[in-house]
Amino acid sequence: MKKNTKLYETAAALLETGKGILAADESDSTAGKRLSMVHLPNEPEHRRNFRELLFTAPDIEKYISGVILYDSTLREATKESIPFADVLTARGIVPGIKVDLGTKDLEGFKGEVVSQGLDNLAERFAEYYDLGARFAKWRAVITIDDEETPTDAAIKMNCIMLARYAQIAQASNIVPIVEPEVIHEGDHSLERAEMVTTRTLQILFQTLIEYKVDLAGLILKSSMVLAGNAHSEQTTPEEVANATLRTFHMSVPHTCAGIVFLSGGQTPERSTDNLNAIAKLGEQPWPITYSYSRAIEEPMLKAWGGKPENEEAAKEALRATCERNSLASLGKL
Ligand code: 5MM
Repeated sequence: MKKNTKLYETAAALLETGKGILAADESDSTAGKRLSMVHLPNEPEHRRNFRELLFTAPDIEKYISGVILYDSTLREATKESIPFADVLTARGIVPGIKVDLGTKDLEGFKGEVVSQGLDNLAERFAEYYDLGARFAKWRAVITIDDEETPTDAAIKMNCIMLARYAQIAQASNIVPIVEPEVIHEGDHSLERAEMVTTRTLQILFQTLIEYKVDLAGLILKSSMVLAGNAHSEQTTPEEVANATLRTFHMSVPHTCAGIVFLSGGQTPERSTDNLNAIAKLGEQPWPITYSYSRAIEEPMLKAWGGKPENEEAAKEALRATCERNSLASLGKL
């Protein structure tokens, strides 16, 4: 396999010790859910203003290595007309782009879905590269329901899509983040979550290797392993840490550039505490850090409340959340 040092440099920048990735890649409709938390209508100017607050908060470059953007956000700019990608790049933060186009039902597989977005992907990457993106993300959704769900067939279909996306990204000099999100909603046990996550990651890496994706130029974005949010016994940070690392050691090759976590609807506090417990277990074969969306944005949204007079407080809340997650990634909380 031909080595692409550009990819390794980008991956190393994204995985710098003590930093993590902000996932600000909400589609326009999901961005509307964030805005509804602060009683603002889902209009382009409010979405733009929300992102400007995120990307101009002081000192976040100390804790954030990259930001995942959505197509429309990558094309937007500050009030002074500076493109968001340029704002981030000037701060030493790598701009990234979410490229999956959401999920569709997988016919014949009740409740299971497959992510879309491979059409014209090489052309899209060429444009995104010109707009400043140097990494990308594709999310697959794996839901735990009964003993039958998820099926291997659905996992395999999603992993083939992830592998094809990763191939095209690497050929475009863009580092792929592969995100098979094992959904936290449900009443499944910790043991079941561990089994499903291990199986999913084993199939994923087998498929990536089969399709000759360069794992040294790829980042895994994973769920933490924990019981479903409706399960009677909730998982302690120590249990999450042990189960999650057991899962990774059973499934993630050591050549993978690194692993970042999604927050998956956990509270900001819980996401941070769990990350801290994982980091406390010591050095692992891969750099491990955070790539949260909701868990980073929620405290900022609460401080903002959609009011211009709270904008500085909102930026400070964001900075403080990023600092706490940075400390957690080092096991220092
Ligand atoms: C922001 O959520 C992203 C998906 O948005 P759409 O559903 O609108 O496309 C999602 O990809 C997100 O980046 C990751 O799942 C991590 O987010 P959380 O909130 O789980 O940390």
